[in-house]
Amino acid sequence: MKIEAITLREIHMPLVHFFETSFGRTYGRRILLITVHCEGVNGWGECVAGEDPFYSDEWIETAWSTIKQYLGPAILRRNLTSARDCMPVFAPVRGHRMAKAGIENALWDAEARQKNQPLWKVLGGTRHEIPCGVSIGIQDTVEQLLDKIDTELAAGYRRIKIKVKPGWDINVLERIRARWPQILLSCDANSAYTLDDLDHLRKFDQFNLLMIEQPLWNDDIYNHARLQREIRTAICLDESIRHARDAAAAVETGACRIVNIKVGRVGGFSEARKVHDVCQSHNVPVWCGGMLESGVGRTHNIALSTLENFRLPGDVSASKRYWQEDIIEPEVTVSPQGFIQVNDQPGTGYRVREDLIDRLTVRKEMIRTAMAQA
Ligand code: OSB
Ligand code: MG
Repeated sequence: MKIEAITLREIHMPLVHFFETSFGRTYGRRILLITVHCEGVNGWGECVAGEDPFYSDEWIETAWSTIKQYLGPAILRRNLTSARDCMPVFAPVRGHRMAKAGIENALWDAEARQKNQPLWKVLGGTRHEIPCGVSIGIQDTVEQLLDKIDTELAAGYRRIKIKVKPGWDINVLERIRARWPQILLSCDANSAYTLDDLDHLRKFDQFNLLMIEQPLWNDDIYNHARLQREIRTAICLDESIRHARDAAAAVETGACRIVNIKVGRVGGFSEARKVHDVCQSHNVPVWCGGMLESGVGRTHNIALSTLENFRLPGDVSASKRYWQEDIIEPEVTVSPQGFIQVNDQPGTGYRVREDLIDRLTVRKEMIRTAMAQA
């Protein structure tokens, strides 16, 4: 796989509805798209770093400059045989996993297209349909949240996850359970609590939740293990799991019983597969998290979700929940039963709409080898 050049683009996409977590509200996304140009084939990747360093320490500006100054030049100097060879090339750069994943995933995309095989098969997936859940942000009122849940259940989604924080948790869960005693329900705190809140966190046990996601510090495993011993509700870790070693530490210490895998958070498909395998070997189910992705990242999440141990509905849902118009064709759709059908076409099975991307682009830069420029 000779990589001749890499194109970076920043596109702006307003969200159909704002998305609020315990760390803030987002009205629109600044998305970094990466195109790798390999011997006549283009591979696309999406860097899921946010507009701000709030979910993680990475954000779009660190990702852009890390790719431009370090990761891009490092990969352009090599002739890789496979996207799998990316990780060792990137290893001298510490952290910056979302930036790394943006390139690595673009290379997997290119590799699948070169081989004329579906990306999901190249990754080792086995599932032909993906069970879908939704992540619903904090709303202005509980009534608005109940309306949204009503809409998503009617659309067929198989699991509802709500965002919680102090002041928007027990009171809200009570209202949801009063109306829907049986639905598969979970919540995500994005680190809104500490161990001082133990008595409060015990109250979550009454709601028969599938899980509580990332209740404590974003970089913590040890205190989650202490908390898991005190509550019945299964803890799921998101932010704390940066790689397969974290996953092993978390499941072996009992810090969680479920793991959320985000391919960007762990640094790309190679590491995501390792996290998957570690969890599978400990009989810990995983599901695919979301980062308000455009179609490019969304279709990569679909491919990843076909791996065997993705046993729970993920946060991968229909394009129209986020975007007036998505940058892929067709858009991602979800069946009335709450599944995404996986297709057998080469690559992601979706076409990237370059014309629309051009219109949404606010910044564009091409990186080539130093030799080619000389
Ligand atoms: O914690 O899962 C999270 C979005 C941005 C940052 C963090 C998270 C989320 C979501 C959204 O929950 C999931 C989605 O893409 O719908
Ligand atoms: Mg989360």
